[in-house]
Amino acid sequence: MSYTEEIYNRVVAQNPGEPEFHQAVKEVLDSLKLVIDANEEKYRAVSLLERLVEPERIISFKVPWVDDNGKVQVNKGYRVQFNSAIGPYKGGLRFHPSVNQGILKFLGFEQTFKNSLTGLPIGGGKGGSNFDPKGKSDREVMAFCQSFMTELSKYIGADQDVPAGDIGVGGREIGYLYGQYKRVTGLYEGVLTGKGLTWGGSLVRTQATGYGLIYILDAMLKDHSMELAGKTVVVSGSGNVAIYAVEKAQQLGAKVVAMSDSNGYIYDAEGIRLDVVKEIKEVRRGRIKEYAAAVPGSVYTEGKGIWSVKCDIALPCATQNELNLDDAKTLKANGCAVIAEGANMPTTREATDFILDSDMLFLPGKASNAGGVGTSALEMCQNSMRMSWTFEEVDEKLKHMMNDIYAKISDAAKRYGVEGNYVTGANIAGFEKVADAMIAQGTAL
Ligand code: NDP
Ligand code: 2IT
Repeated sequence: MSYTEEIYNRVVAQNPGEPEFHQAVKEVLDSLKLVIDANEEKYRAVSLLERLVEPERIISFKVPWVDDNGKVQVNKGYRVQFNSAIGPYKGGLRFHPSVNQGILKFLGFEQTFKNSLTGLPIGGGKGGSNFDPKGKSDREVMAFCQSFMTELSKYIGADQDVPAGDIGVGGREIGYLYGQYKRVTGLYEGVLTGKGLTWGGSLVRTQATGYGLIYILDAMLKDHSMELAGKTVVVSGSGNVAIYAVEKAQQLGAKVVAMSDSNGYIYDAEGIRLDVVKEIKEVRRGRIKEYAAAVPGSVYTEGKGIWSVKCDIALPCATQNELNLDDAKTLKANGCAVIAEGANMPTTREATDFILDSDMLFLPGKASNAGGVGTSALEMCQNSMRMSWTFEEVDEKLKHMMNDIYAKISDAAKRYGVEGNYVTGANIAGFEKVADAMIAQGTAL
């Protein structure tokens, strides 16, 4: 049995009930087979793969808070500190009822390779809670965040572990979390990213994941003699990543015709009016179906099904495993030629294999959504220097970073004889730096 298969079996046996973690590990190990087989003795001698798939530490804690009826609620809180070979743990916090340890381990594992691809000194981590911010008052969200941070503050720090946002955690939550960190520790430091602009945040961080997705998509299209202008695009989700992916895609001349949330999707043949979506989602915290009432001629459809909308380019920007094999086949049959992931692992393994076997172009999230965490690292840099860069400066660095990531993953795919397979390219390019740093640091991690 190959070393990679042996490690995958070990992960399944030792981490029961964590299917998303198994899925993420399998995809990476399958990609790494080429590299590992060529250097098997070197990696086996130091048990590199055993070490790579085991998080350095998982912190799990109770989060009690008082709701508006005076009742005490209890949620689960976690931080998975996955790998610190190349820098302090870095990665978002997710607040969503589906959060459990296995999902955070998949996200922390992916983050390790993504952060390596940014070229910046950040390790991999992820955290969160099964708390559901939907329908909660501001005061309830604040009470939850304060309790969550009171415990988490013992384990994080600007040079140790730097959380940020993810699903259910945006500017409001980062503000409440930051205030409590400062109150508990007495430190005004860059311990979180995605902060507000008046208290240490970086320009462009809000837009960074979505903009970065479009920058790397644009780089790939140009490399294949295609262009974004004039293309019809479908974007799932209507949160932070989706909104700014739509904004940049529209700026570059694409026509975005559909967006969604967990209840259903809207179709607007005239092109999505992003000002309306922002008002619904960022200001009112409402549902995407309100768009249909606000924009005559647009249509709302309840349920899944956004991938049945005809498009040239599909951008899954909501959540894991939201695009399955049937969806991929439907997209292809309708003429879709390009899929780029804004979310983390939104495409199932079966769908990914189908896409890679067809003539479609595919960009995996760990490369294509890395602009968010990359700009977080730029925020950390500005905090350490106690200064701030202009919008244009940060945007330019982001663009450069995404072009560089495209060059790295495309080069790695070529080096290993799988030109155009950016899944394999991203996994290999992300792995090489982490593996080198782990080996150099001995058996410390
Ligand atoms: P938001 O909370 O801002 O938005 C999430 C969007 O996805 C909402 O429209 C939400 O709908 C939808 N969604 C969430 N869960 C589900 C589900 N189970 N089924 C269907 N729809 C769902 O999160 P982000 O935009 O920040 O994150 C989106 C994705 O991008 C995630 O995979 C995240 O890990 C990834 N990502 C985020 C980065 C960032 O900087 N924020 C960076 C890199 C990746 P509803 O409101 O109905 O729940
Ligand atoms: O998945 C991700 O890369 C994020 N949610 C962003 C993490 C970060 O630290 O900015």
